[in-house]
Amino acid sequence: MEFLHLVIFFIVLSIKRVGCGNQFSRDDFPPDFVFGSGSSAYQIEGAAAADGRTPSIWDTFAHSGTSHGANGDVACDHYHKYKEDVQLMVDTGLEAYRFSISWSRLIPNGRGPVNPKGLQYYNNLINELISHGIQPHVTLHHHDLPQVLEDEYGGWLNRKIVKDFTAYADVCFKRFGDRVSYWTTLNEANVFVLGGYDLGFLPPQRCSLPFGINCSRGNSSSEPYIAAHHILLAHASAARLYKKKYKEKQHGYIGLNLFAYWFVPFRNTTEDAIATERANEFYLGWFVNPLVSGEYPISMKKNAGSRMPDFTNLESMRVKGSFDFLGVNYYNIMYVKDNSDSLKDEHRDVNADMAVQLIPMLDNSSTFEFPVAPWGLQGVLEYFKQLYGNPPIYIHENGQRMQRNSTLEDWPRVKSLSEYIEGLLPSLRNGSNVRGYFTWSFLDLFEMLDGYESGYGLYYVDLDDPDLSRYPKLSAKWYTQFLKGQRNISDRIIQLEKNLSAFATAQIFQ
Ligand code: IFM
Repeated sequence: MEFLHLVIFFIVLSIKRVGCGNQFSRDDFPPDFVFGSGSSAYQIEGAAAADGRTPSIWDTFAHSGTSHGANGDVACDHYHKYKEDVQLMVDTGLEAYRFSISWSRLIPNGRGPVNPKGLQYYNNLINELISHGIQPHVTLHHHDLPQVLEDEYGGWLNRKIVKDFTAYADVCFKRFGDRVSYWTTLNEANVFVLGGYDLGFLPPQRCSLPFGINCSRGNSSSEPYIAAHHILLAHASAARLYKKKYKEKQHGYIGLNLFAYWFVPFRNTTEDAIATERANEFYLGWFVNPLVSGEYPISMKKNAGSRMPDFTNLESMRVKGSFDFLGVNYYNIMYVKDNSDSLKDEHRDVNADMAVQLIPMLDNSSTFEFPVAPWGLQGVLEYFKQLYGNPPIYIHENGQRMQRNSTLEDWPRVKSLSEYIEGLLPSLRNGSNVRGYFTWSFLDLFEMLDGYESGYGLYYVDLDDPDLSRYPKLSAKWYTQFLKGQRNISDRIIQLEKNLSAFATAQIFQ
């Protein structure tokens, strides 16, 4: 009897190892729900100075030594290897591919003439995807404003950006909109302003003491609010242009992407419960409230006071409703502790205005990996449903970080993929308007914070090989099986692990 219990225990354990999500399949999702994977221009393309491209603020940031000394000059050389990569997408069975356009590759001066080589590259990539039945989902700005606009007038801090961004979007809609139906104006607008203008750990690396410590310029008290305001106006302007000039003919959709944590009160106290809602308002409400109601959240207006710009009536009307969907990037749960004392300080940044202390949920067994907790993503989807009228949502990014040069047997990623995808089913059953799921990332690419030390990819890219060869990880194989409609993927995956393991040991990591 004891032995039988033990056998059952180990069977359960081995099923758990692959996320035990093997009883569900692609067929349990609506047929028009889309599964894909993603990347962004600076992180994957390389060819940073090729064919007329000029630097973006991300090039400048990386070259100042911020990403562990690494940069995206070569990255995965996707610019030259896009055909091979699309073939890998086909082999994987991707239904959609999310990528971003490098503004400074397409329009090297930020405004004005279009670079024919840039145009040709994106046309080639889009055509290659379409000819293989893969839906392109395109982002216009993924932390990579042309440096020339940053130098000329301060980029997102200047209202002039609204006109230039709209003109850039116009070029994209006009040239690619006959084949691209899903447009995202900006990636992680909230993280971009917090990281880029408050704490200074992202491009354009602006901040002020004592809030951010590594910047030569900036103002953490006011600039994040100004940049966010211009982002909302630029987004709304591009969305309006799309609706007026292109939508009728191209039948596409436009949205904004935000980074989301699932915030959970740290203690069972009223203060932490209120602080948790405040964290939601500062992270999501900052952008979603204006998009849904034309107004910033009351808590933000109250705490930031005159540092928070106002919308005119016309702007408010134009921002309100300026989206067809929202993109959500989700990785982890964050515990929230009230820190109302920070409001006593006259000199505050966004974090002090938010008046909370954030404590990430950790995976105790690993410094690299995120704990896998699908209930966090379910919480976020439920939050959008209950607070914002259930808008269409694409999970634009979700994935597992691992040490890059470690293994092709990425069991933690298989577990994460399997459990998060399975976790979408109850959300769908509960009426969430989630429309798609993209793993981050397709390849191991250049990472913002640590260059090439961590990886999220379904495919490993061997940077020591001059050809930058790509190798499928176990997670790519798992995704393929899932996308083919297989249930019970675990048995197959264990066999795959054996094959891969022999291959990996022999070929790559020795
Ligand atoms: O690589 C980034 C991506 O550019 C934006 N979202 C988070 C990812 C992982 O760090």
